[in-house]
Amino acid sequence: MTKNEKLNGWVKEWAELCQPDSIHWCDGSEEENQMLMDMMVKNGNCIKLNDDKRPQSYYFQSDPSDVARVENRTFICSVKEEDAGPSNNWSDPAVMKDTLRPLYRGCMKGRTMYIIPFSMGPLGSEISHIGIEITDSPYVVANMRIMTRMGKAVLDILGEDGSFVPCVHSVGAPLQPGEKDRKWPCAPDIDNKYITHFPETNEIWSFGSGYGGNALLGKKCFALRIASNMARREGWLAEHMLIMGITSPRGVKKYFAAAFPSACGKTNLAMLIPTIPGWKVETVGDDIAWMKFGEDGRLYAINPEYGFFGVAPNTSMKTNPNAMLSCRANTIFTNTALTPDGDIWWEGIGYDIPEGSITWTDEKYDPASGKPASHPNARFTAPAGQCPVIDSDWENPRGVPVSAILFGGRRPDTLPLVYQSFDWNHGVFVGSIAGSEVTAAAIGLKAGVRRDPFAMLPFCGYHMADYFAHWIKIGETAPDKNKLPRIFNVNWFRKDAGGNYLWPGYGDNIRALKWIFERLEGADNAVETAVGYVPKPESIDISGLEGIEKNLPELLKVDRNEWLAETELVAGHFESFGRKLPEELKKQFSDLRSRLDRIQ
Ligand code: TSX
Ligand code: MN
Repeated sequence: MTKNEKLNGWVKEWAELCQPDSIHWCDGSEEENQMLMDMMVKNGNCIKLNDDKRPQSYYFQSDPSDVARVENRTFICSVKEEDAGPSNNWSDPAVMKDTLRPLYRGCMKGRTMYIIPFSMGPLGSEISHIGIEITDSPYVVANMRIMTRMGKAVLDILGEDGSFVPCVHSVGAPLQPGEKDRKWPCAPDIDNKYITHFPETNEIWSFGSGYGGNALLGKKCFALRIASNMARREGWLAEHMLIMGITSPRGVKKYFAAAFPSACGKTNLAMLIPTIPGWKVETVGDDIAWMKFGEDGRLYAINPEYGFFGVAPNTSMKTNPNAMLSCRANTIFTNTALTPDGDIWWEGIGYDIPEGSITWTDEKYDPASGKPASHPNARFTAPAGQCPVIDSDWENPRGVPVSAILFGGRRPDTLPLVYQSFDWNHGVFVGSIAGSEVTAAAIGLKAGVRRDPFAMLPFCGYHMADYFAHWIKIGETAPDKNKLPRIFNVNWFRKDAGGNYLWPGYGDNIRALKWIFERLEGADNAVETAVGYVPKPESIDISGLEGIEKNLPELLKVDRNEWLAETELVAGHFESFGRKLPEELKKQFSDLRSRLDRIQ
């Protein structure tokens, strides 16, 4: 209980509806966490891993029907449909609440209702916001304790009349008296899962799923979908971006924020180990950035999260040693494989699966089955403070000053390794046309580009075209336009005609980041092209790299025909936003067309 009357009233109202057997206010303590973990081990919800291999870590297997975010069951319930826009499922808020209330009625019978006070962002930061999640899942409590600052300290900050974002979650699986719980309770039917957001009242109601972003409501639901609405109203930015610090051999440090669609290696970039001597990368966050102008007129970013909810498969000591070390202890693993000696394993971990391992579906692993041992969306939930290269300012309540914003995606052609936009508005255009290659299987006949503007398509809580307008307005109303971050696009995935990657990627990406860094310092290292400023080939540091020099012309090429084809695709993309598409972006589009027309 608290002295916050609004909070007490809200909890009472939901307890009456959900009818839990008991209510537990989470204090975030070590003892509370141990009590919950012991209870889940005892009830068969999870296994404690071998303390000699993976200290204080736990292994969960989800229900096979509940393995990822469910975008087709995710709704933005604004009063007006056109405020949700074409990229979101919409429902009238009153209608949605009338649909959900009967589902919540009695949904926590036989369970405990947990009240989780959490802060997105450092406790007490001007940029941070408080949420309270009601949930009937102890798994959610344990994950929220890693992913957010959670517990009593948050209630203390909230005080008697502080405001919070109310988040309601139920797995939607009440227990009859005497009924034994399942290993991973959730609503049996996909049509009974709802991830709903009420942007005008800052509410989140989630029902039926226990997995990831469907259930850990601080992350995608609050820090992106609801926060993007708050940010638009209040003049700041809530973005799907990593934040990294880069220090040059001369000891100069700059921060970059970067947005990439899924499967582009965002976490790998956030924790990159540079291959050129003297350069250092440090991690502030790997997924979300909240950014506000500071008193000095610069844009400052915080990571609202406290942990990493990382995709496990293909994370290895080779691809991302810092992520591997981040989950060496005090970590929750979900849907990986389990080894006979009580450790975890996944595809691409860098060594063979131990004999006698168990798959995420709890079967003995059989290589002949052709089925992977871990689910492709298997996750580790690890404290960010355990990252060996966590930035010293990652909990600075003022945030870190952002010098560059990067967009990127997987593009086998057309987009150069790196280029800089001409100015802020052109940078907004670059972000608005971002996208990633998807394989033929994902979209039908032939492989193509899936547009994912600002990597925000699944996470923008309002009309995407209004979101573009907000970005343009941020540029217009900036306290000092000269201090705005410069905007770049990167592409680690360009291929030659034979389908081979032209760029080594991973730690060698520092070479593109170094070019950006030097550009910010005013180096004369670029040529102006129709699409933006592209590196002079000799300005990319390829020292110590064998055989890349010959790839540089192709990596940096801006090909008129490829870009004309690109503008055709962009035209269709822009049409999908209808009449709300800002005039400024139409102008940027036609300016690009005329610049392309002027080259032969
Ligand atoms: O994460 C990646 N990054 C960013 C790293 C900081 N991946 C993994 C795919 C996404 C999950 C990459 N894959 C990157 C990359 O920069 N580049 C590539 C493509 C690539 C793959 C293998 C090689 C080279 C490039 N192998 C060799 O050159 C031997
Ligand atoms: Mn993400």
